[in-house]
Amino acid sequence: MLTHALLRLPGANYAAGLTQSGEGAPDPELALEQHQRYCEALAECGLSLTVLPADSKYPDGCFVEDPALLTPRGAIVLRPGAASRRGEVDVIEAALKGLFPDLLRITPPGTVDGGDVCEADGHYLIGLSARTNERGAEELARILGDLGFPSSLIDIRGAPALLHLKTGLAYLGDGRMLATSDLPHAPGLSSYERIDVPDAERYAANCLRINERILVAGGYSRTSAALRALGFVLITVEMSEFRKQDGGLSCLSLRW
Ligand code: CIR
Repeated sequence: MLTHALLRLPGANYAAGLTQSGEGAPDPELALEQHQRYCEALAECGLSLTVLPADSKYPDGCFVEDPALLTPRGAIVLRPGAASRRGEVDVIEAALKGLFPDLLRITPPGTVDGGDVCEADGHYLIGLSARTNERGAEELARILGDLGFPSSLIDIRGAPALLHLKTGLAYLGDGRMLATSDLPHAPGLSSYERIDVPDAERYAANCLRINERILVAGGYSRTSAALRALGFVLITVEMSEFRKQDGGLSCLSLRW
């Protein structure tokens, strides 16, 4: 049962962050409103929230999933693959320090973005991507192994539309995952039932199960219908301004 989440507000210069979406500049004020609704959705799922202020040095700082990985047996401070995002770890580390003793770390030259890590009932899927390199992925697998968690590497470097593993994948529980058509059929994924997201709705693959609910992005009716047909109760959150910056629902919080 998840009980807490850590978040960081999008700042006034949110539009200066990294993006490949080609969808135009986001509106920072609308991003802030959407972030507020996202916070309410997490609270509806029963989570207590810690919301950190924005820092103008890090326009991508609201995507707090990337600088850290929280497991039930310890927290790992990651090393984001984009140089402009590396300093984001400092404030996240300071916030986690009191909550998770003995923080572990990914060390140079390894890089890992949290968006490349998907936990599935205690098994960790680690994406090798343009952001997460082999050294980082191997170091993370070793750290997770020491904590008693098995993991599998999934190479998504041949699927350039996937910024991160979780751009194209969400674990729903009970052995089922939502996946985009370009997510590779890697051996590490073969034991899961794969529920395909229609190509026209690929952004909806990054949904977020929190306790008994699923947060879904607004505007993806076929994916929402498929999830409802599986018996899930959905909470819909408008994500247009985060989509423009290549961010999804999972990226905006760290949950434990
Ligand atoms: C970036 O390119 O790093 C940000 N604009 C978006 C990060 C999204 N994070 C995620 O999917 N975990």
